[in-house]
Amino acid sequence: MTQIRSHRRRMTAVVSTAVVGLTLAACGSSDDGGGSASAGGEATATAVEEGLSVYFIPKDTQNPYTLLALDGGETALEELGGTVTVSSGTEATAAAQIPSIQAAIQAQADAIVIAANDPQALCPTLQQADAAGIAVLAFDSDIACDAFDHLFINQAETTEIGTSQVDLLVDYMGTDTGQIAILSAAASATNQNSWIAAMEPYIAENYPGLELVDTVYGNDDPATSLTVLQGLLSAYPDLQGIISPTTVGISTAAQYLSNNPDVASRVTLTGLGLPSQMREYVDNGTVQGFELWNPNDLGYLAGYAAAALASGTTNLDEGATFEAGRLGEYTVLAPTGETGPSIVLGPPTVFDASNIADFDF
Ligand code: RAM
Repeated sequence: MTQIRSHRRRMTAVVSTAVVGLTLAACGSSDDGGGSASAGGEATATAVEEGLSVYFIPKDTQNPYTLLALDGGETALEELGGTVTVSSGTEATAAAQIPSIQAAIQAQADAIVIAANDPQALCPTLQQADAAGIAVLAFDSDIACDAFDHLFINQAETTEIGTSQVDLLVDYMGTDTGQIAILSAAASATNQNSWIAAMEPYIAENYPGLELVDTVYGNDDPATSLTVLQGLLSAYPDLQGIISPTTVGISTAAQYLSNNPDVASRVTLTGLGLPSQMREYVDNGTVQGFELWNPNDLGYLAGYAAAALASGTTNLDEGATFEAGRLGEYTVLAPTGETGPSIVLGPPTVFDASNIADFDF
């Protein structure tokens, strides 16, 4: 099911029918500023327009990580005098995101900021949005659409996110030999797969004694994550380590290990987690550490980038810049083998017993 809601700051209630987005500050009506800037043309405007309508389409509407990112996006548009409308499915599937893109086109939104559950499945509908003059951006999980250009708001450098989790696991295991596995999110999620793709050659080259025996997919759903985790543990009784590059997967696995100390005594867990969800498992010794970026900052940065592109104050050219409020100035990076034009929030933070009390997200 696809859900659309207006999203006031700190309001998390979800309604099942379409609701007009909330204009967060008194402002004039907006011109359609989305099209030319999103295609990478000259950035000629000098000021971000007020009254912009930005659709945030996260992977799903249930994930606590998503709610933090959306809150950041809303703060950004609030500061800029614009509107955020949040729309996505209750489950993390591309099919549930397509009606949300169509709703944004119908509403003549100025920008769409999407976290893709699949790199290609959304492209035909997003192409319609691009053709309608809507600035299309991806954040958290990229799209790979040949027919039009877009900006990807990357949380951190893709390869580093993958390889650093392997280094953490080896560090926490205290050995670089043994069987390890990955507990991922959706099998088609671009971000998960790009991180895993970075881990595999890194393991082979740097830790030849590690055997990556399996990757299982919990779809960013706690119940599914628990089921595939239990299947993994029974299929591989000698498993020594698990990397879960998803906040849903790692928190589910940490809870399971915390309740099953016999398993926790032989299986080391790390990955990408929210400090707020993981603190109790660090405090009780189940997990030594893990890493993440600030999801609120990621959504905030995406909101500022969307407004700048929709207003024509920046473009997709390498070296183009824009101001992102409290985060300062950001610069558009050249396309790489992995992504088109992108900006990077910054390096991830490692959380462990020494610092986890300092973070509240
Ligand atoms: C989950 C989602 C999200 C990912 C984080 C780390 O919440 O899969 O896309 O970036 O984990």
